Amino acid sequence: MTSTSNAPTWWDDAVVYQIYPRSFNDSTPDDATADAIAGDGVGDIPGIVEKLDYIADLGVDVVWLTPVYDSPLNDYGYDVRDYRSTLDEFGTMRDWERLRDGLHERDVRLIMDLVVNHTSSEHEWFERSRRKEDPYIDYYVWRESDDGPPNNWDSLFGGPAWTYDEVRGAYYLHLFDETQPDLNWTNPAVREDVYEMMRWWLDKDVDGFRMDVINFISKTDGLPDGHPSEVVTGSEHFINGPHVEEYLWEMHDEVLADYDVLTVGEMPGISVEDALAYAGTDAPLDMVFHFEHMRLDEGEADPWNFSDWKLTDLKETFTLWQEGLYPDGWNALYLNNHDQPRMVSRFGDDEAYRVESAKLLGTLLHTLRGTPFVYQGEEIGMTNVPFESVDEFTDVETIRYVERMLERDDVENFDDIGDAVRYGSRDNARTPVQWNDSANAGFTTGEPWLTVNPNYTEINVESARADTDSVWHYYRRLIDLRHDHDVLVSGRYELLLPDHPEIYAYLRRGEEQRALVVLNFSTEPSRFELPEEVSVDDPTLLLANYDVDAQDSPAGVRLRPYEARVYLLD
Ligand code: TEU
Repeated sequence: MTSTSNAPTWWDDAVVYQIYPRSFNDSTPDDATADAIAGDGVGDIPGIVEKLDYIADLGVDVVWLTPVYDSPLNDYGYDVRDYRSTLDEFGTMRDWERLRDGLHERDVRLIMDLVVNHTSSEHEWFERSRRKEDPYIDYYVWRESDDGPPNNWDSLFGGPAWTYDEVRGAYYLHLFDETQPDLNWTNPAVREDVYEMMRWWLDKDVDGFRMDVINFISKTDGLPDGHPSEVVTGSEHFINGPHVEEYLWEMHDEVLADYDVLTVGEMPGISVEDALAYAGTDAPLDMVFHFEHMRLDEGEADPWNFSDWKLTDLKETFTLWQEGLYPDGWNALYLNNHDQPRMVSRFGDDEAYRVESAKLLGTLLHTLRGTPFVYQGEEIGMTNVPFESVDEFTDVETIRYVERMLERDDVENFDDIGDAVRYGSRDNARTPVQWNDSANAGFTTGEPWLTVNPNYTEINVESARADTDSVWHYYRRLIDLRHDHDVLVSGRYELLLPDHPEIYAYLRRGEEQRALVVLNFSTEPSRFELPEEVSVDDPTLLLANYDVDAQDSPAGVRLRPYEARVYLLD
């Protein structure tokens, strides 16, 4: 049964590893079961099966697989054409079963992506809805209008959230791309179909779901105009809408309550209070992804107008969530995913201190209270990509942004926005995983669907595994640390030195033990002084990303650039 209480669960000390199959590993052509798709330049499910031991060796407990369903790929799988079959170029359902079994044999659970705010416009429901066929007439949000879109809402990918459909002679709502029409959750038949599909997957022994933009499923009744906004007009009417909680409770009662599964809601635009309602003690889901730390370097009016972020703001944000969800909630912790730039390029230093800063960020991720989500390639410190031309980008969000900007008078050509696009594009996260230093980083024997980061000759799994000082080995130790020390799982977070501009330090207070985490977020050395009121009885160094003198007391330390240390204090 999914948890509606604080009772212990199987995922309390778990670490989740996120796989974006398109970019993970293309199966090799000599794999007899995967001939048609092997070596085609696109990662696939048999390619993941080839790496099962790799995943198990890393020590993670759960894999979250981003969508592998049949899809026309306008948003690379977040536009689902058929929820119950796999995309041909990813493999067959039989391949998926091999993956599930291979993970389960290695004691790794599998959670799937649930994308039910919208479908693809090629989904049979939409095809039939636009032709007004029963029972699908009201499966989507249709409005007739003679004078343009029915309201002023924007799509999150830019432009109006409405598109006119010639077949039906009406507008349909799409909060994302026009090929991603929103489902009409006010229709009980839609909800029942979604629940039935969820049960179908759960009966195939899936261990849970990551739920895509699940707090967007309910829209304000009457779909009124939004306050004109420079960012996304209308969002106050479709983010955390009036019935989200009710629908999630219904989903819980009708589906989730019957299975011992992990649910994590992806929820842009939520507050701590919202999170407690959706995933607190008495709540339908187990945890949520919020976006507040992802906004620290984004512009208010234009998210792509990036600026430097401040460590004090990062601390404030994490502290708000760490304190706010204690003890009744639980954080889903992440620093990057398939929608975000690489964490080491954004929050660390991807040049001189790439290894040190990747380890420091990993230390943060694994020592906060919550469940760490590691995104493929993070464990070897993969970086953003030096994309050279606009033609190299493939992501719909990036392409739409570039198109919009090029229409403006103050933007002459791509170079005017190139730096922002290179920094912020989702394609940074989606280049192939770098397995070794052979052609195409060992990802494919064919032509990769997206640029391989040229730094693969230096940054790759094979060299990271051969080097015991690598980010990879450090991640293994971090994962073990959570398994071995309950204080890092359940201890209460307490921020130290809130105003320090370079050092992020905090305690985790458990029932019997305390842990101290000290992180120098700087390319310069910095002195750390433990506040006097914090006692140190018999400190033990649990982990550090530099060699540390065993005699060093954590009470006063000169930290080197991007140095990270974790101590037990008692
Ligand atoms: O992302 C939701 C979301 O809010 C994104 O628009 C995100 O803020 C943005 O990409 C950051 O650059 C989810 C999926 O994770 C994403 O891949 C999909 O494109 C989107 O939903 C639509 O399904």
